[in-house]
Amino acid sequence: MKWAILSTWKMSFQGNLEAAQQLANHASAGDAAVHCIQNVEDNPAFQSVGYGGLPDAEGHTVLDGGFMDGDTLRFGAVGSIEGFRSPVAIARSLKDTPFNNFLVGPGAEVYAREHGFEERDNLTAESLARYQKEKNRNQELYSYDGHDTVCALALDDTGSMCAGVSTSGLFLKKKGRVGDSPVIGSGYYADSKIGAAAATGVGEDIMKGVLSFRAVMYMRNGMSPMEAAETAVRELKTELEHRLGSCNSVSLIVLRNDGRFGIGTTIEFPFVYTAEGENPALYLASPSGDGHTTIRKIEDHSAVTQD
Ligand code: SD4
Repeated sequence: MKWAILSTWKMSFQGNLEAAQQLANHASAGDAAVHCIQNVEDNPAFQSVGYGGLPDAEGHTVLDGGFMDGDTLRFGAVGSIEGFRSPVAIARSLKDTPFNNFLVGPGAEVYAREHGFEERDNLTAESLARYQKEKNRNQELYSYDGHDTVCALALDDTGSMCAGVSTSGLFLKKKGRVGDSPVIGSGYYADSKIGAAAATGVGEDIMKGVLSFRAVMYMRNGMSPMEAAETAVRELKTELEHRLGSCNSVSLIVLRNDGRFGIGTTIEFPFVYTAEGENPALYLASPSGDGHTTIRKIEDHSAVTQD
């Protein structure tokens, strides 16, 4: 079976590369996806995930994460969790019980502490300085460049698939606000019999379209990964423009269970893809205007300004 790993944003390049080496050495899809995501969670240079993530309106760095196992359809998720290193690892462990799979706030923190997950204050001097500079601006949610979720979809050489996500959500979000990322079906979905999908962008709009589940179902019904990703995003954009006048930034990654990928996006969107027999590569996806996506490989990474 051919293995593959697909992840969001340029910031996932190093994690994707390392996860691909693991997959080449027969790691499981779950271990590889979590490794890819943790590389981003641990890097304070990326202000949208984990350590160094931008705070909420009250100055707290509060994180969301989700994980789904495509073999069993088991999932786990945490929302509004503060003080831990890796929301995706906590989410992954929550999938293993029949109930209580999605925990939020203090309940998620108690679970993580009791299960020995590493604690960490994720507010850095840089993220605090940015908060203090911008905290009094209009806090209406808005489409915000550079504040993004790391999502990883992995297929291992046994044919198992998974989806994992981690984010600090929107900068200056209200206390208790949870976006699409930990919400199964919206932020992520995986079914090893079909494929997997995950989203980044403004969660309030992603949830209106239940985008990840929608794309996986489109593949089940025969669409290619590219058609599924493009159609899911195009339909959401068209509906929201029609009903509400606009659609915020939304990007969707899709990986089929044969390792082929697809992208749907309303904005320029960098992503990373590696598959057996191919080198890790950074790509830039752009909406072509007719509801399709144009994809080009980026050799010179400094040419992509978004993280
Ligand atoms: C959220 N979808 O919390 C996340 C944030 C994100 O690009 O991905 N922004 O709504």
